[in-house]
Amino acid sequence: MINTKNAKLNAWVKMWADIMQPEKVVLCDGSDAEFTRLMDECVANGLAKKLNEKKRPNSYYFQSDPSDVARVENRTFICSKKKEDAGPTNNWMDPVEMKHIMISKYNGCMKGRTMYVIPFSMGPLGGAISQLGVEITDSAYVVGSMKIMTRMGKCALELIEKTGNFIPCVHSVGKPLPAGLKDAKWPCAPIDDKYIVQFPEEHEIWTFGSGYGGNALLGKKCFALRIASKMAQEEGWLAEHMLILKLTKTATKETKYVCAAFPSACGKTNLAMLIPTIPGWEVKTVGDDISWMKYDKNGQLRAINPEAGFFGVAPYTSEKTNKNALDSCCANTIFTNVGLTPDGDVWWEGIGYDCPVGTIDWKGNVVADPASRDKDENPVAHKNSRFAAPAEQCPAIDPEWENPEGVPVSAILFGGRRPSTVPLIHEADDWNHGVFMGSIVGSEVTAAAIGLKAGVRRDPFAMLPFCGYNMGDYFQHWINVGAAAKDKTKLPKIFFVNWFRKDNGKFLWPGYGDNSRVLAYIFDRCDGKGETVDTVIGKVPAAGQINIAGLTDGTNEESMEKVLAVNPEDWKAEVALIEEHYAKFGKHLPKELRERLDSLKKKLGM
Ligand code: OXD
Ligand code: MN
Repeated sequence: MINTKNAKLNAWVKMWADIMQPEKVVLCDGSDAEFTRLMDECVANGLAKKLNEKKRPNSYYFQSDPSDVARVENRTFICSKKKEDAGPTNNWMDPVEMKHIMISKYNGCMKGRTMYVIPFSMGPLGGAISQLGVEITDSAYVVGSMKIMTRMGKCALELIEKTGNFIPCVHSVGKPLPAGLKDAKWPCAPIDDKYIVQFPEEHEIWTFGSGYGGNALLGKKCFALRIASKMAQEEGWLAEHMLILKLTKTATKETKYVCAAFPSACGKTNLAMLIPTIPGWEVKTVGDDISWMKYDKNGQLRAINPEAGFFGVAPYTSEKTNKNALDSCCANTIFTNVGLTPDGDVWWEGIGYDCPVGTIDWKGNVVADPASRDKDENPVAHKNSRFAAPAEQCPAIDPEWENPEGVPVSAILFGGRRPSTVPLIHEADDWNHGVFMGSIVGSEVTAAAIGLKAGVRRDPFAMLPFCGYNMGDYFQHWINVGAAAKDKTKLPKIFFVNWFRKDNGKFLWPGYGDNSRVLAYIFDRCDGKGETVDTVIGKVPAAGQINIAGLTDGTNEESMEKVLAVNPEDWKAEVALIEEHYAKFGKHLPKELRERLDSLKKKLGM
């Protein structure tokens, strides 16, 4: 057992060890030596490969079980006492019933395995906005990944011993290892036996059966979003699925911090690490996935990135699309489900050069003829293959990224993939209008992609899979946070962006580094500068306000007019979809949002 100075922690670990019956219990110290030792053990046991030390020092390669490649939304549960408190967008089960099921799963689930105890901090150690947790797990892959993604080990334990506080996070891959048997390459439970369970009222997380990052690195989606969103509701702060970046006007050295929420796989990591294409601007990264925001004593909303690493999608990360992400993975990185080249390095579709002959694909097959591979049907790297890389290795990391007080937020952006209707950028009139914008975020899905109905999948605030309570109450919380501002002039300005608008099937905006042109406009708007035009949905930039000088992809005044257009007929159709979306929330829909929708309808003559 473990013997820390915190009796509650010792007793909690003992209770779980008695249920799970591991061969031994190890308290993780979070050292570099521990990381390398555990990863090398994975290599020795056939669970991982060490990458070429000269090309990618101290980095490791894992292939998951084909059933365990992504988050499992249909196996994710919010177990509040009342179903209504989980709301219409979450799977719910009664907490007592769920605990009953899970205890029977957990019974003896770590036989033949080691139970690792991982004390961790989400956010800078001891920071004003940070929180502490302890994860128990039987996966060395999880320990290694938590070392990259959080501040973990001794440093966090000392704080837990001092404060006595931690969020309990329970994980098992759900596959005991019988004596004398060789371990599976990626132990996990079958798909219907995976459980990702949050108890929001108890601030507890229990998961079983999956080793995949979003399901097993419990500091990330389970704690920093689902549980933290509930804590934030109780305590008056915000836990959001947002990147954080710093924008600097180099001539004057003025800076502004921007948070941005986009649904998964809409380019958050790329925007967070963007290299501007217009002179005079610099972007630095604070975080690429999660932002926790609280008012400071002067009424300024400040944000931290609770994570310490990037758990990024590998495919289509290249020198061209995101050099900073690629450079972040230069060493000390764990790769999962990418290709493994014959010289012991990694490869994925869209990395920017051809796949070497003899590369091993994510399923373990040798790629004898790379040219014959269909990159969509049979990719070498799984489409959700990942890198877990330390944030401090990012060349664009902001020196303030570990400021324990957080960074002051000037603007909040919402966005999604919308081939039609939504302009490149529009600006909210005030905070509640911004909340309305967040509440209607959505992305286009194609029917084939994920087995959903084609059309717009609403993903309010990009929090659909991550809100730990009733989404209608979450909208109300956002309204309340705005109302609680001591000084409304200090509230961040809110914008809606859409990099993905198309005309005749062709993107109207180049995206990537050229998004700096839109960020420059946002920067000026935060200072009350720049000319705007009022439309039914908010303010759009007047002609010529977005700098398109030097663009050679066909962007011109005419295409800018198209990408910024607000077409009333499109918005009448959109309103019908918003009505459908809002209907789900019943009496939990805040009246302020209903009024916004009614006012939009009136402006459209509906
Ligand atoms: C992620 C996600 O992995 O949003 O960040 O799915
Ligand atoms: Mn995410």
